[in-house]
Amino acid sequence: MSKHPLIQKFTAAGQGQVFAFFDELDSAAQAQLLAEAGEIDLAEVAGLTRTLLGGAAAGVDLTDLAPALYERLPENGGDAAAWAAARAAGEAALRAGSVAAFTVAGGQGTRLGYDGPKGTFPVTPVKRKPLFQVFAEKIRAAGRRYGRPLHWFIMTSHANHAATEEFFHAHGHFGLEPARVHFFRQGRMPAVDFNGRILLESKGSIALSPDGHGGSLRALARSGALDLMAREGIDTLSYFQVDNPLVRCVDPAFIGWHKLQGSEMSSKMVPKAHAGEKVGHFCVQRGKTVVVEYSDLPAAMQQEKDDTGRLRYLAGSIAIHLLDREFIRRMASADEGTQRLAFHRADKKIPTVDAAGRPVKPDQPNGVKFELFVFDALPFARNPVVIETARADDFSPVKNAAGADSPQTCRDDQCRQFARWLKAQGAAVSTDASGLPDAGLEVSPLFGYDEQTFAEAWAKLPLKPAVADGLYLE
Ligand code: UD2
Repeated sequence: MSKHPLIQKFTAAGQGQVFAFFDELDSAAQAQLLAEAGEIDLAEVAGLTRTLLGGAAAGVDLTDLAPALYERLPENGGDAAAWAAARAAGEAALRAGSVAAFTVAGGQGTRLGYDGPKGTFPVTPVKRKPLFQVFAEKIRAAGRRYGRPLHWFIMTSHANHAATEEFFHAHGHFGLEPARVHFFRQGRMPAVDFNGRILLESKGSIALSPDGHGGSLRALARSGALDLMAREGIDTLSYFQVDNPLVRCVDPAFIGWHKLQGSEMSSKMVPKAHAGEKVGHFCVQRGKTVVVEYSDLPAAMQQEKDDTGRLRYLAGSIAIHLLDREFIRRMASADEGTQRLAFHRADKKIPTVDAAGRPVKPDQPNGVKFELFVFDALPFARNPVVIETARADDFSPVKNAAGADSPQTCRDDQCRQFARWLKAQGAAVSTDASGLPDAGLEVSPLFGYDEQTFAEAWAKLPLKPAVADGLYLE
């Protein structure tokens, strides 16, 4: 048996099973396994085994929980003057070049059943543009509008990093300057069995998986992205998920609320569509803003109504945030103690090997993955602001192959948005009662990426195109 120091360390920590087949591997495979093992923080795994797997493992703390307050949209009773001031402040920040876009794209996208990085999924209704292209064009258009091309950070995983970079190269970075598009990998965590023993995926490799979107904070620091931001005068990251083409990648009013309130982390909410919608809930707990995930808020609480008959826990988290650069640095560097994101436990069916090294595909959860959630940073942030947004303007994710949050519902929502913009300009668009146009419509973000930029571009068209048979505007 080899006496590599890493093997000794694992053995001493009770994790020697990781090297059970080491002597059967060729030298390249041995080097690979050692490299994977080198990524693992054994003390962290031991700590998680104690806190999340031990008998006394606590569930989510629901004591003293109340719904969070949020800034209402003017059309829902919010302060129109404050929104206008926020918008002006956000536009000034964009003109000053102090904001960058940030996409978390490290997820495995298993529910969609799509083979490839999710950002390469063709999502638009007419041209079938991939998600990454939609964001790229919105970012390009905003850079043009404000006279400052934006930087864009994209967090990938080990599994999709190379394919993501290749995709951007193959498509000329969708017209963005390559020097302003920054890819970095998120970290990985080992899966363990219910006794905290690290699982092998095969004889020569550890069952490692992405450490959750909350891993973005440490990955931003580790990759040098925060230093790059500092050098470029960028103090704010506009965070969004790769699965949501409707998102306003940089939203002036949101940025303005964040800046004017001196917030370190701000968030957008939508009123939940129904009690069981699978989004987190913005809450307050002992004076701190927190998000309680849909799987952690008991159904009875999700159904509670207030005096007006609306859902009491109404504020749904759609995973759109603004993050202050130095706040990220603080969260990423915090050692043991209060300033650190806590891992969540997810019980999963994890393909592994048996004692003889034969592959096992479990049909019941056989182990645990550990994930960090970015919204767990909220309670540590100064002045976290939650603002309301209209779902139709910001949120229609692609998560499932069919049914809710599927490619079809997302294409329909995009068509509805384009139909609304056209109708607002007096174009004749025939729609059903839900606002869905009869024929496919698509507006390139390079033409217009929100109602206002669309209106301005439309006004300049000398000849207005007919819409009846479908339309693509660029
Ligand atoms: C997330 C939120 C939910 C709601 C919803 C809105 C969590 C736990 N829940 O649900 O409250 O806001 O989104 O759509 O976040 N990702 C990574 N690395 C990882 C894991 C995920 O980059 O290790 C990215 C992934 O590529 C995607 C996003 O994070 O862009 C969301 O991941 P998800 O699909 O697992 O989250 P979901 O739908 O359960």
